[in-house]
Amino acid sequence: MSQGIHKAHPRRRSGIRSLLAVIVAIALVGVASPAFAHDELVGAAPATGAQVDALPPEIVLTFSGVLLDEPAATEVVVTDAGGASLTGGDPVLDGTKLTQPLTGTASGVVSVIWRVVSSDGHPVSGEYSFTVGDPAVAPLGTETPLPGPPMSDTGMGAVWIVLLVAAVALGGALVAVLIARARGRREG
Ligand SMILES: [Cu+2]
Repeated sequence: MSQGIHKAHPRRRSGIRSLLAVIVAIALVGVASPAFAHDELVGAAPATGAQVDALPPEIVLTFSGVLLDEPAATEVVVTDAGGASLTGGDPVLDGTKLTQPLTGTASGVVSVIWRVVSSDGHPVSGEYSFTVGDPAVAPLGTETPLPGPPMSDTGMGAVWIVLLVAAVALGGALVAVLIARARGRREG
């Protein structure tokens, strides 16, 4: 097959083609990099493990990327120490910020479980807690990153790695063919 291409096109055109292949490979690397990381929770108010005097009227979660507005897939569950819900309506998404209105009062550990759609289309979830009132109640604040399923980074990463390897291999092969060809011409 490469013989056919060799005969059909002069060397200069093949050179341009391999240059294009290398550019495509570089472009793929650039596109792939951000896809390796899902958007993550970078801030919360009240913050993880915070101690507040009273239940605030809302919780604001800030993420590392602009979330996709998928009302059915965006959810914030806020419960008091007894498991009673403290949410007062649907969460409101604004770019990287997700605001969850609260209602009622609470004392003790308040748990926040969030689930959003990352800018790459994948669901991301996590949880944290803060404490209302009594300083004697120790907050259980631990920020869990992303529980494996339903979509893990591994699946996404593997696809990109395969694409990258293929692109780089293709570019490398073209360059190798060109060099071999140029050498052959010089010697012949
Ligand atoms: Cu993803």
